[in-house]
Amino acid sequence: MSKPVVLVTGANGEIGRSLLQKLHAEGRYRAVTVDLTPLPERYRPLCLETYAGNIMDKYLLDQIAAHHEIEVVFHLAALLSTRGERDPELAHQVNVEGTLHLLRMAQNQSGRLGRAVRFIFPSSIAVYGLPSVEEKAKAGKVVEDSYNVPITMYGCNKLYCEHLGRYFTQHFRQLGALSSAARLDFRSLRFPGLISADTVPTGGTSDFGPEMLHAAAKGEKYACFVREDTKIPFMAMPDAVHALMGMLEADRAKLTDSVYNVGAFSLSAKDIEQRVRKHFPDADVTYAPDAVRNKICDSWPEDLDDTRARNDWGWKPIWDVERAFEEYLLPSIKKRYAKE
Ligand code: AKB
Repeated sequence: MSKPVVLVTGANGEIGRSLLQKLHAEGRYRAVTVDLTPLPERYRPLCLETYAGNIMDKYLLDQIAAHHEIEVVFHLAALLSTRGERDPELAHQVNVEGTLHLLRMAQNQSGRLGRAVRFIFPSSIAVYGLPSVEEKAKAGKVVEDSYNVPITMYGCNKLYCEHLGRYFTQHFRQLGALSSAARLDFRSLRFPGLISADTVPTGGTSDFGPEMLHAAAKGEKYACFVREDTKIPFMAMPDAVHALMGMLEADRAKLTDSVYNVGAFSLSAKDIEQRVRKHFPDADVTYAPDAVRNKICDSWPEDLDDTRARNDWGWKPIWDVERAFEEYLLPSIKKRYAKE
């Protein structure tokens, strides 16, 4: 039997590139990708087929579905929180309408295959909206059902799409009595800010972490856009991919919900600076907080309670803060910029 096909949207982004490497290394799936920009040459051999195009293009999605029996969708394409505030309408189009197109495609595919296509959706800490820094400090680790009042377009989009996915899984075409066997199987992870040794993110608000680290490794000045006490949860990229794969493989019968927090560690901007300074003592880091971007980070929780994920499908991060910095981020980043 041939290996199942997974469709990865936003494959050329930070998570996408790491996920493609993992899927290829594991060898159990064949990846078909779609991204606005063509995948770089070195990633193409990892894929069965790559498409350069827009997820807003329903015709393209139909074509992809017609050519491949897609069993899994990793829908990673999105406009992140800062970019979304610069163009909220575009963010809504890409993040909500784009997701709806993918859900519709996966739903049709489930009907065609006669089994539920698994739809893995990265959500975010941006779905939370803590009302003040005092409340944030008091709240500590937040559970999934608390503070669901996001203050960004991106956060609103992610929260709504979580509902949309749950709706497609449980209630789609309920008047037409669509059998539950023919509905898709939506699973969502609420990610913290992600830090990769290979890429620097663009358009996010948790970007101050990875930006500071990469700037120090390159010997560049960095003016941090949040206060030094601004604290949010982070995760090393390999753990994000580990979580996506764990969510994909989880036994549906054991899932009590379709939305899961996944946590790893929590750091303030100052904590990151100190970790960076251990390796780059001359790092030129200053603080020039941007009021709006800081407000966005202040509205995100300090930490995530991921008990539900741990209990339902055995989530456990591999990279704690010490290992993430000392064994993954710093050695890989040093090697990377030494080559350039
Ligand atoms: C962002 O900063 O917008 C993202 C996120 C936290 O989801 N990295």
